[in-house]
Amino acid sequence: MAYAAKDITVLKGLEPVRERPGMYIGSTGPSGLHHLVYEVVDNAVDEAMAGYANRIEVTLLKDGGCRVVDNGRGIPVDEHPEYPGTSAAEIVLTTLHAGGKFGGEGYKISGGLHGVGVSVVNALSTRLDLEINRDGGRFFMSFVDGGRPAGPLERLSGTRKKGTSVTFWPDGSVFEETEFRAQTLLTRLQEMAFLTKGLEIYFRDERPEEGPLEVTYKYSGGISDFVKHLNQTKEALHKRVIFFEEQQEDSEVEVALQWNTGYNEGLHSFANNIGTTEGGMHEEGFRKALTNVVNKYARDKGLLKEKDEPFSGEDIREGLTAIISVKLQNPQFEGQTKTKLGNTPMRSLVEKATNTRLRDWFEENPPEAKQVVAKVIQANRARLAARQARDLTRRKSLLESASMPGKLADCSSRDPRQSELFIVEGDSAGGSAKSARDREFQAILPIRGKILNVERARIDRMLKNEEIQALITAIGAGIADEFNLDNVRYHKIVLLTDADVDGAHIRTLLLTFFYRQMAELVKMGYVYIAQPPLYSAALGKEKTYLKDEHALNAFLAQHEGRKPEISRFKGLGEMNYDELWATTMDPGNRSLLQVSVEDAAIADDITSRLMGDDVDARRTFIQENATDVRFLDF
Ligand code: 0RA
Repeated sequence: MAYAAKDITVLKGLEPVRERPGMYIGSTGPSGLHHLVYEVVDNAVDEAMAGYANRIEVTLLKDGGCRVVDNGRGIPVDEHPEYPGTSAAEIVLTTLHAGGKFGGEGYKISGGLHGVGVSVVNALSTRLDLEINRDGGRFFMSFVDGGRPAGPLERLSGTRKKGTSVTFWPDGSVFEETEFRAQTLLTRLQEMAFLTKGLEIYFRDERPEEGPLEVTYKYSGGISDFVKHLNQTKEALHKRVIFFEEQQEDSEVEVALQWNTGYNEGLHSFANNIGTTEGGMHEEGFRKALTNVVNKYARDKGLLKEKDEPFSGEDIREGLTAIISVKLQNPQFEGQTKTKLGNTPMRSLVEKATNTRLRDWFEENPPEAKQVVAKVIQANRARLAARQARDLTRRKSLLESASMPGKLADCSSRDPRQSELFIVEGDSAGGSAKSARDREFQAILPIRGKILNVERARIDRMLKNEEIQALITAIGAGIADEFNLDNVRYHKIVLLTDADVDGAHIRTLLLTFFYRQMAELVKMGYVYIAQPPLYSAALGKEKTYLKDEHALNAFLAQHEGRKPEISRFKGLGEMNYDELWATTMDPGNRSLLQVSVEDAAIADDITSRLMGDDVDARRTFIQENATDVRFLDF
């Protein structure tokens, strides 16, 4: 029992993590659960960025565990100088903040969402197995119950291999659920592979009954391949992706961009491989230089006359897909969701690089440059037309005095913080929702049929759509560059659609509209998806509502031997208003899915796939994913 005495200190060291998991991994919901994987993968990616590893394997085991293997140097196994009798590996796994930063000169640049290290994963797991190949040996150590060593690090055999393998089983008493979602992991792993040129990431899901799912990501083109991937469903305006990089002391920037013939801006930035959804200094520098370069070029070539106003940044970024990736020593993450880069030197670094390198591209590629400018001119004209259309609707609403749309059943409260807007599919369901609601704080807006396909429509056309107008007026905060968060009339905007293909389609269209035209609304977490039950099960007088197949099966298993009467709701219209209230609208009982911008880059891609010009691809995608509402949880 040589380990008994030390157990106490180890558990004390990791105690804060178990007391406040949210502080270390953000939450104990699905996002926190997946962060465990990213934390281990980030360490492996650090090894790759430092030039010691080129392959990472992530495996989801049948028993609920997750294994991450890399071919890096391996966590050091020798005795730690400050803790006699304890291996360095044990310290790394049981001490906070001792991850990559530990040992010698450490790493030049470290990723890691919170940079907290593998010890946090250990603290939040019922078991963690560590295998290290290093110094000619294969070493093994196991931890249980949130980080307690089950025994010392042991040398099992000799080997010439190198690398680290971490297998962990998340603690069900910490997390709301412990089942990993392959798609969530794949999205992030692919992003990591794009951001780390040449790194091979192999994913394997061993859970499916029908056999394992395997995916390999490896991009020799790095973020240029990322841009190509994002533009895959679109028509590129010029053939080759523009790429440049620049270094300065301890920092570096990489930029890849390509215009397409579409109308949406797809600018995605990263700092140390972490998505900076709220932007920051690097994005500012890029936007400023981009606007500058295009305007200068257009003036020089006489494409923009002296008397003409300069193009706006928005005109220039229409149809632009761009990735900006910076690596720096001490990233400062600011903003509401800590995804805004605050380091000021990054602004001038990116601005300078973009100014010179993009100017060179324009000078060296005249035909392509002309096409880009022609596209910008078009965007500029459309925007002027849209402004006129907007002024028109504004004047109209002034004349109509009671400016809220007729279909809206508004709530009495005027406090946005407690007001909720339910956007309900179909008039009949809208009627039920109106009867069901608490009119004090719940407003209902019925939406009929399929609203306009936002991705393919131009702003000016979109604004003429009645459903869209009602939506904009009800929310009250304008759209696009004129959107003002302060004027939003409801802090919960809840999409309530049928659980079928059409419902999924309408939900997607609405989410796309919000994502494109009221991005801040999504960023702030104001947009939700309601979860009406799919089944009801009656046992005598007692009725239970079940949200999906999974819940139904659990219920049936629980009441084995009895014969409940099961009915399936085909649509919201089939539900009584009191059922709708009790299961879906009552804040005390309902469960809402908050829509997050967890990964704007990939969400953008999904949207394009759904909305792009390829009708067949769109139909298949919707059909395949209709039953899984979560495929839309960006
Ligand atoms: C501490 C020091 C060194 C490497 C690592 C930790 C390390 C950690 C992880 C986690 C997953 N894979 C990893 N690979 C390495 C530096 C070792 C040296 O200087 O040789």
